[in-house]
Amino acid sequence: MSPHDLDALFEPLALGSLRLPNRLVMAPLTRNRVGEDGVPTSMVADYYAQRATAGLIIAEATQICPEGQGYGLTPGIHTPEQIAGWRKVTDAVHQRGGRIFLQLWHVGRVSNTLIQPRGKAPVAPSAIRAEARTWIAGEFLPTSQPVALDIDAIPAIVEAHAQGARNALAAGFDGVELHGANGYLIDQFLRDGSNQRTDAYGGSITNRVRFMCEVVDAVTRAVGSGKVGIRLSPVTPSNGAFDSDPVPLFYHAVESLNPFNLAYLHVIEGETRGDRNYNGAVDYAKLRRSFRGAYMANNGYTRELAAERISAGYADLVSFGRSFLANPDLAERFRQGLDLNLPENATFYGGDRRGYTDYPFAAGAAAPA
Ligand code: 8OZ
Repeated sequence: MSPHDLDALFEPLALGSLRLPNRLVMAPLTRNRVGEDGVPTSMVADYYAQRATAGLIIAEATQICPEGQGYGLTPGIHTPEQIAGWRKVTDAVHQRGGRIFLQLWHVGRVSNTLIQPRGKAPVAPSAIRAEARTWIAGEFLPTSQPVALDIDAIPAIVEAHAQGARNALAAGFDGVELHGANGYLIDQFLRDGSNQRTDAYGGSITNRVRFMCEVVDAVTRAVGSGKVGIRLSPVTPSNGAFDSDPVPLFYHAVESLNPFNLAYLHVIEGETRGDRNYNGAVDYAKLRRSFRGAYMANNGYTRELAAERISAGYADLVSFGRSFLANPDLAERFRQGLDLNLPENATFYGGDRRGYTDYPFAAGAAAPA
């Protein structure tokens, strides 16, 4: 890395109608700190406001409907109270000069009857249980056996994504990111390990990409294509995600997004929260070239690797999860080459302000709340 590569991290970027002051994005992070009703509290607003110097914040995965929830104490964006709770968050971030998208989430089969409305089975493309555990009431429990979605039930789920996007804008978000990664519903439709349907949504790659395209179409019509991004994770094994041939699947998936003129494609390169070099069969540079919008790279990036990849034109943006979790002023620390606070695993999921809003700013400055 040459010293001036670092300048690339602080080049502004136009994203839809937004102007991002730098290329450093806060990745969506599940923290399980909202109330039972899925309503973000003022503590959540403080947490995001502390991180407003990110080029863009992508707020944590948020269920678009009750059936879309798979974990305890995650936020929703389907009730008036949830919209009002998020409004406090977006106001706090905007007051500090930041920009914030919301990640829209339907977990599909990665759920448990304990958390589903009326204790029903979670829905999925096919009745195949995910080899996964979800965090419910303080512990990780195995997922429940799902039921296959009736084809007639699919349009309502597509529409729930569009309504989630409208609600997000009503809550003051600058845009939305569709969670198409980590083995959740969109990803379940994409992959043959979870999609064994014999109708128009299963079988061929074209059919398996259909649900994602319908969601993208509905959401871009609802809020405008410049306000929509999508996150994919081509080779991750998270939540039992598996495909027998992910390379052609994901090249096709990315190409099929082009007609929608999305603001960005957010890619988890390698294994989520794990080895970023795991299974290099997917050529991310090729994916990037075949996508028309901005490319946001993610997973285990350092300041140096991000600077190198952005100056080389490999990525337009790089998102950081654990580094932003532990360093509210990550942008300033990167600018000055300061040491980083280390994230504390024990406080990732659930709990209070500890490990949430109390990570110190550099030079011992008190965290502004
Ligand atoms: C960690 C714990 C619970 C959910 C993801 C939304 O993997 C998540 C998640 C991460 O995308």
